[in-house]
Amino acid sequence: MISTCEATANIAVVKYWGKRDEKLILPTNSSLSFTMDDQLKTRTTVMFSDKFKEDEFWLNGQKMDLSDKDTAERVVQLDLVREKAGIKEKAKISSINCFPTAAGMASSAAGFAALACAASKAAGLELNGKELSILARRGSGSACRSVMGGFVEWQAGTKSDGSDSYAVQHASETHWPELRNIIAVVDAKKKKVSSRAGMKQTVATSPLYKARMEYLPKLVEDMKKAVMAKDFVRFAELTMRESSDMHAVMLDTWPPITYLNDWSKEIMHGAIELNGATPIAGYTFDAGPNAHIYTTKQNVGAVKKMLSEIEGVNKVIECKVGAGPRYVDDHLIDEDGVIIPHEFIEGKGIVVK
Ligand code: 2P0
Repeated sequence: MISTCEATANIAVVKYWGKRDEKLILPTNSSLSFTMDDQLKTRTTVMFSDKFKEDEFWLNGQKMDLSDKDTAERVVQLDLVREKAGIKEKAKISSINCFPTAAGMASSAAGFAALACAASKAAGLELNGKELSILARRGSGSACRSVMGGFVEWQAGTKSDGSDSYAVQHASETHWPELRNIIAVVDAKKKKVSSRAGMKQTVATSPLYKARMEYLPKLVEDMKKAVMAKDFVRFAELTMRESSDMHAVMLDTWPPITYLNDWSKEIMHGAIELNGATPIAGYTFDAGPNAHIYTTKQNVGAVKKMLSEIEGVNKVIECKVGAGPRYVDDHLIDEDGVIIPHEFIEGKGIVVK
């Protein structure tokens, strides 16, 4: 009863920032993202065994405290899997983020997508994409988009039980092979306000958020059309404007939430200048100051040059669109249920100690 899955992060172009149900993690709007390639992957092994006395969760080689409410809420996935599979065994989870920790990338999407896939398979379940997405959503909202590759929509749904709130794939990773995401790391520190707390505060206090909710359904449709037509100019403009809209409602929150720093703003202006009248670079920022610049293969050099002139850019990662989760045999737990000591080393990958 063991399974290991590798899943990757996704970067949204229409963002999720607000819940209609905190417990079931149901969003107030549909969102759209591209799943990234292996450079932003998490590997997770799950093992169920009657030898285990309690659930254990090891992340990057450290044992997590499951009496911590936030962590415990997220591993509710284990209970959901046990219930579905009709098993009672406790589980061990060992998970490692296989990208530079200094990159400060949001890892919860990759992590909880990998957990949903590995836990369900280890329990003997054969879940389809919809069921995996619903399961991943309970760990972290954005994780429901990472159970699929390519261009993905998390359909918000309207039902109170969340049964219609899951991700669907609109195009695979081969649809737009020239598309790139250039990640510019300007700060790798842990953010002061978590996404979970921040979005709750926005829904409760921001008057601008109501206007955002009215305009997003049309944006979702416009963005889908632009991506399906591979209309980069339209896609880039919509992406940049949507990023600003989300950061505007963050600032409109009380007390205000700011994730962008001066370097983020320099990158925005650098891209606008580079673009002129015909965009070749479409930036988007998540709940942090690091830039994700969508561009196409032929313009990667120009985007990197622009970034090289900005002093605060510490690291640049060039990602392609990824194919989604895959199961591997390189488990992080041995047959006896012992965590195999391991670490991620840049340039080498996962190294067993
Ligand atoms: C997104 N973000 O759509 C947006 C853009 C951050 C900014 O999804 O509370 O970690 O676990 O559901 O998924 C980050 O929020 O929050 C996020 P929870 P999550 O990618």
